[in-house]
Amino acid sequence: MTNTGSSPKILHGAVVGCGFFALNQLEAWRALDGVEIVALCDTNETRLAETGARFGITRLYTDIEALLDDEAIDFLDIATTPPSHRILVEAAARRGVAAICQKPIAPSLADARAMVEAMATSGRPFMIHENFRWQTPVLALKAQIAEGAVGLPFWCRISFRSGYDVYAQQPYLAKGERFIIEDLGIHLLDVARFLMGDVASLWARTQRVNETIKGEDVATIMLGHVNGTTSVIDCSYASTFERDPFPQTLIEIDGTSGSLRLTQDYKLLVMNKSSDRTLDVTPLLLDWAQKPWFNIQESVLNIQRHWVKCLQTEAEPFTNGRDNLKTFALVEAAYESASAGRIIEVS
Ligand code: NAD
Ligand code: 89V
Repeated sequence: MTNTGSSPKILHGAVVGCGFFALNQLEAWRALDGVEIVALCDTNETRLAETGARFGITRLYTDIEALLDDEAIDFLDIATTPPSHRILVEAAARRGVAAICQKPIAPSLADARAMVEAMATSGRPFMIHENFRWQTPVLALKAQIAEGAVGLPFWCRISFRSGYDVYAQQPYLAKGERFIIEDLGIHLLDVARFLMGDVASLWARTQRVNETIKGEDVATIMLGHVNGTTSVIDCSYASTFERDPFPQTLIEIDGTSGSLRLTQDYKLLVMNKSSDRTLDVTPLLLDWAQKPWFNIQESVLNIQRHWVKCLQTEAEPFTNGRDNLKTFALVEAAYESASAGRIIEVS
């Protein structure tokens, strides 16, 4: 895009998929400067009409090709569930339209690679909406590492344990062969890469505690990072709490000169030989957000702001397609490890 005046031109986007999570994305687009959603697409006409009315968007489509034929847009924001991601990303790529795609990028690594290739051929920006690394508490913890508050990190634990009824708002999660690693563990694997670096090997175990669902609802994954450090990722939707931490990710990092602990209720403990401090890293409760989801909702605003800036400055998004293939490869490796009962070397 070209900048002809003192401020960049308004970017025009379209959102495809008007379901549960897209409402957060649409709220965030509405809150951001420099961007406007001009069209919506959903195969479900009722949802499409309701969402159009709620956000004052009148250009509504049930078919993505019709939308791309009619609308001159700068980007397509894909907020459907994974089975449709490849076809939608490839449609954007064929038209030379930049695209954002929700996580998990695709149901398989083969599909994910084809999508990244299609967007690379189009030459247009491609970002996976991998928002957990954009959460305020995670960014605060990363800043402490970057400032050298604990020396060199050598060990990390990333934990998300809950008994929240996630199936009520996302019923498809109870129906897939794969569940917690593909849907939630993927976020934690990405945060592990963000905090500790790329991964060389992995060992995973999965369990299904809730017998009414099809996939695994508990997973424990050990990562050996390329730089020699170690992470443990543990996630569960089968755990009981007096005060359920959903949807908080709790993180422990040990470094050569101190330790970091991100604990429940958004407290970040910074401990080293000279001092112990507790920082309040509570996310903003945005005017369109609700508890307990506000942490995730703010991260949606953060990642979408990043996308706007990337398009305006022609910078590569952090969670671009190629980067996200590395996170998705860990998902595949975790399922392979759990099924084969062995360590997987990650290429
Ligand atoms: P959903 O089922 O509520 O909504 C998906 C919508 O897409 C539906 O309205 C459906 O009709 C529509 N759709 C499906 N195929 C389509 C197609 N080919 N063309 C047009 N519309 C189509 O799903 P959801 O819970 O909103 O999840 C959507 C995505 O968001 C998933 O990939 C999920 O993993 C992700 N998600 C991410 C987060 C996060 O924090 N990043 C949280 C929740 C969900
Ligand atoms: O991020 C997600 O995809 C959500 C949740 C955080 C609830 O697992 O499904």
